[in-house]
Amino acid sequence: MDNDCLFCRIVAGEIPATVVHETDTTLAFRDIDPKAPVHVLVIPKDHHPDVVALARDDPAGSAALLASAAAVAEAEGLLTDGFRLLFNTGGYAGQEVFHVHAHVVGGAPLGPMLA
Ligand code: D5M
Repeated sequence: MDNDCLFCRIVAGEIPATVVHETDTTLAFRDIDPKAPVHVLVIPKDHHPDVVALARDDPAGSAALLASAAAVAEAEGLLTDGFRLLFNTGGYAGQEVFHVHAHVVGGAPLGPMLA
């Protein structure tokens, strides 16, 4: 755990979140500033700064994160019409929280990705 990391503190229960899914290694909770009717963040409980570090350092954790994202999408009813799964990575992408998180976004037409 990184005591300076917001999402590590959510995992530790020090900061509240609306949790929608949890496994031994992952946690999913609603984004505090949703950009669509469904906007859930899925994170590994262990701290990795971004998806590149996660993929490099913990392949099993990467697979677990994708499985949890898929489970969230199904539970939120997103499989019929589709959804967006994205990892902002680094400054140019606007990553604000440097604990890897998958955004699961859907529930309405989202338009072109870069609009
Ligand atoms: O996205 C970081 C995301 O994290 C952004 O969509 C807001 C969200 N956020 C920030 N603080 C919280 C808390 N406390 N609960 C839930 N969601 C939160 P990024 O990809 O880094 O730009």
